[in-house]
Amino acid sequence: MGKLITILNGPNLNLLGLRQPEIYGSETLADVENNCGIVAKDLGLSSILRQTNHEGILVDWVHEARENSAGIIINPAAFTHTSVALLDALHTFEGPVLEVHISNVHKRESFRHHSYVSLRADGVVAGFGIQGYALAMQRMASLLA
Ligand code: CA2
Repeated sequence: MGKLITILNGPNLNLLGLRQPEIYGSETLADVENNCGIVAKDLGLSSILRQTNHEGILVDWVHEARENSAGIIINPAAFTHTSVALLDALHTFEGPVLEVHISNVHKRESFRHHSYVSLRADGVVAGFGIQGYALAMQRMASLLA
């Protein structure tokens, strides 16, 4: 097993593929988990994907990642635009942090144009659909090489 990459997902992403396919596509979070697992293995990494609707749980999972993960890929969903607590937690993580958005947040409402998490992220992918997670995994492998 290679270095562990934790993939964190915020609120409502459990509905991926089940609602609003015109914005978020028709693939589910289970598809994301499978794809990332395959890509990670090809790159000599391993991955775990987690999703929660609760801000404090995301913070706790960042703390857990401090103990067991070489990198974090995170789609904070709506907490992207609101959460100083999540930003503070990510500042305590020493490895690479990559931020993913399925939709192109810059083409959407102006409140989605600002990201607290981007103040910590080493890179951001937006608007590539769920392919963005795989691209982030590839970038993660480069950053950890
Ligand atoms: O584009 C993204 O990945 C977002 O992080 C998704 C968040 C949104 O608040 C961000 O501005 C951009 C929303 C996630 C909601 O996910 C759903 C998925 C399927 C159906 C309904 C919601």
